[in-house]
Amino acid sequence: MSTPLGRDEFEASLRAQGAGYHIHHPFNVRMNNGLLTPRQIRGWVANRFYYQISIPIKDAAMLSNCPDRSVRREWIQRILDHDGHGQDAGGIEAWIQLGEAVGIARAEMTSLQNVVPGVRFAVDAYVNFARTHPWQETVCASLTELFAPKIHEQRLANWPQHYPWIDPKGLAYFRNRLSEARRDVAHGLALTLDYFNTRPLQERALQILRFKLDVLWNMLDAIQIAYPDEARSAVEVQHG
Ligand code: AHQ
Repeated sequence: MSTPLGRDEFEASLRAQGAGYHIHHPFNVRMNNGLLTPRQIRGWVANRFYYQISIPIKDAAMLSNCPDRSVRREWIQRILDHDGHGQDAGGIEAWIQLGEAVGIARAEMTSLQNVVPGVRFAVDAYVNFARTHPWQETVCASLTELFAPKIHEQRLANWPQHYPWIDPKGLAYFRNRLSEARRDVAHGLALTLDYFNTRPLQERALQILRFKLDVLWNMLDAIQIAYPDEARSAVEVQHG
C-alpha cells in the first residue's frame, strides 16, 4: 500500500468514482427520461439554487486558505463565473432565469423558502469543508465536475423534448457550464494529481471525492423525499 499510483493510474482511480455520481441517482434518471412532473422539476430547481449560491462562498473559502498567488489568480474565475462580472450577469442570475422558465418567480427563488433541510445540510457541509480543510482538499472535492459535462449535455438534449413547457432560454446555465466545467476540471485535476503524490495522500483524495459525491447524492435523496412521484390514480395503478 506504500507505493504511490502512477499519474495516469491515479487519474483513472478518480474517474472510476464516477459510478457514484448523481447522474445515476433515481431522481436524475427519472428527470432524464421525462418522468418528472412540473412540481418536481420546480422543486429540484429551487433546491439546487441553494447549491449554486453556495459555490462562490465555497470558492472564496478555498481562496482564503490558499497562499499560492498563481493558484488564486486562476481559481478566482470560478467566483466571477457565478457572481457575474462586467456584462456577464453570471451563473446565479442564469439559474434564477432557469427558475422563471420553469415557473418560479425571482422573489420566491431568492427567498430560499423551498429549500429542504437535507439539501441545506448537505450544501452547508460542503461549504464548511472548504472553510476548515486545506485548500488542496477543496480543489480535490471540486472534481465531481469530471463527470458534470455529461449531465449538462443530457439536460440540453432531453429537456426540450421531455419538458416542452420549459422555455429553452432557461437552459443557458447548462450550456455555459459545458465549457466552464471543462476549464475548471483541467485546473483542478492538474493541481490534484500534483499534490496528492503519495499513496496515503491518494487514498485521502479518493475519500474526499467520495464525500463530495455523497453531498450531491444526498441533495437528490432529500429532494426526492420532498417531491415524491404523485400518487397515481386508482385506475392508473390497476391499469398501469
Ligand atoms: O453548476 C455546477 C457548478 O458550478 C459546480 C462547481 C463545482 C464545484 O466547485 O464543486 N461543482 C459543480 C457542479 C455544478 N452542477 C452540478 C449539476 O449536476 O448540475 C454538478 C456539480 C458537480 O459536479 O460538482
